Parts: sequence; C-alpha cells; structure tokens
Amino acid sequence: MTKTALITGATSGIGKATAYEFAKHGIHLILCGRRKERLQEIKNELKDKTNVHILNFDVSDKNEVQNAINSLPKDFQTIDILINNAGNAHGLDPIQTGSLDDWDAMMDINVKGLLYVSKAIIPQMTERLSGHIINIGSSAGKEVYPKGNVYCASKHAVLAITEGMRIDLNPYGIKVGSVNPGLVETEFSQVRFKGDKIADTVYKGFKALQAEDIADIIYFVISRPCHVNIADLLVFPTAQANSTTVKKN
Ligand code: NDP
Ligand code: 8X3
Repeated sequence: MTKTALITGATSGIGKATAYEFAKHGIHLILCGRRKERLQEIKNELKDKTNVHILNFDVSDKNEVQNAINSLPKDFQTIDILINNAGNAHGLDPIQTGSLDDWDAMMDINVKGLLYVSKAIIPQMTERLSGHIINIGSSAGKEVYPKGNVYCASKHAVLAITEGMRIDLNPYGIKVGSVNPGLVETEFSQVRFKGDKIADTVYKGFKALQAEDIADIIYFVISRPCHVNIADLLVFPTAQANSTTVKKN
C-alpha cells in the first residue's frame, strides 16, 4: 500500500533531498516550510512522480501547526511517516555573548516546533497502531563543541524527546528513531551566520556530507522490514571524526 510522509523543512537541504528521494519510490508527500514559492516549485517538479500536497507554516507557532494539519485534504489525512527535520542553528557565540533572539529561535523551532508537529500527528498514529517518526538530531546532540552551547542543547533535547517518544509509543507499535548527521553542506551555515561570507568556508577543504547522502539514509531507515527499527544513527563525512576534528586539505 502506498505510504504518505510528512516532511518538515522540505524547502531546502536535507528535507528537500528527502522529498526527492521519497518521490522516486512513489511515497505520497506532504511538504512543509515557510517559503511557499519553494514548496510550490518542488511540488511542480515532483508531481509527475507522486502525489504532493504542500503546507505552508512556521513549526514554532502551535496554532499554525494545528491549523495546517487540520486543513489536510482527505487523501493526505493518513500520515504513515513523519520526518521532523525543520531546524537550524542561529549564531555561533560563546554563552556569555550569545543572543537571546538566537536562543529563542533554536529552542522554539528545533525543540518546541518538533513537539508541536508531533503532537498534531501522533494521535492518528496511536489510533491506527502504526506509524514511523524520524527526528533529525545532529552530532551536536551527542557532544557539545565550543560556542555550540544552545544549538547543542536543542539537539540534545531532540535526542531525549526521541527516546521518550520511543518508550511512550512502544505499546502502539509506532517506530521512533533519530538520524544524527555531522557536517552536511546545505543552507545550514548561511542561516547560522546570517548570510555572512564565513558560511562559505565551513565546508571548504574536505568533502562534506551532501543532503542527498542523508536522504538516502532516511529512505533506508523507513524501508526496513516491519520488525526492524533503526533507533539512533550517527553519520559523519569520512573527513570528520567528531565535532572539532576534521581532516582538511
Ligand atoms: P537548511 O537550512 O538547508 O534547511 C532547514 C529547513 O528547515 C528549511 O527547509 C527551512 O524552511 C526549515 N525551517 C527552519 N525554520 C523553520 C520554521 N520556523 N518553521 C518551519 N520550517 C523551518 O538546513 P539543513 O537541511 O542542513 O537542516 C535540516 C535539519 O538537519 C535541521 O534540523 C538541522 O539542525 C539538522 N542538521 C543539519 C546538519 C548540517 O550540517 N547541515 C547536521 C546535523 C543536523 P523555511 O525556511 O522555508 O521555513
Ligand atoms: C549541524 C552540525 O557540527 O554544525 O548539526 O553542529 S554542526
């Protein structure tokens, strides 16, 4: 039976690449993000491969989230796979000079946004006794690096929430897991550094992971047999050993 996946943060990077990967396999798609024109463009590109519905909302606004999920047309109301991917780092500053606005953005989007979207979708999964939730964490959820403070905290929270979800949803047969990448070359650093040209240097001198590498892994995770749940997956580029050890040319 054809499955339907809802992907947050589908306008760019890992979420967008996952949409293209899932479309190759005929998975029906609900693509979410704030940049509506990008969602429309992606829908136009994928609509010959699979059924696509777009939802334009900010994950950090709980009313927008619930209204968006409530607005789904009948054919898209049954969500089998939830990819909680929307998120970013905002800033890279020592704790003593960090910006309150950056901290709010990271906690509101990466943590509370993930919770709001999950809260809107989990009830239908518990009712059906099936579903698969993948939370995109980060290597930053497994270790803390200099100036990573609040971003790392938000991703540690994603891992804690993932473990909590897996325990609480266990009686319902719902799979829950996390995919935790190291350095992936997306718009991530442009957002983190707010367009500053330092963003161009982050992926220089080594071969970073590409969004398509993570999309390929996410498809692998969701295509395992029913009894197999990949609970926690950490993936680095070969040149990276941990958050601070990267072999550059
Ligand atoms: P991108 O900046 O390329 O993509 C981020 C996506 O999140 C965009 O589609 C953006 O859509 C969406 N998003 C951001 N804020 C909101 C919001 N408030 N409401 C709705 N959507 C939002 O970065 P990546 O693809 O790299 O990041 C995807 C995930 O992967 C994030 O959770 C990130 O933390 C994680 N990650 C990234 C790594 C990397 O090195 N790149 C490594 C490890 C994890 P829009 O702006 O249109 O709303
Ligand atoms: C993104 C990877 O190392 O920039 O989560 O925090 S890192």
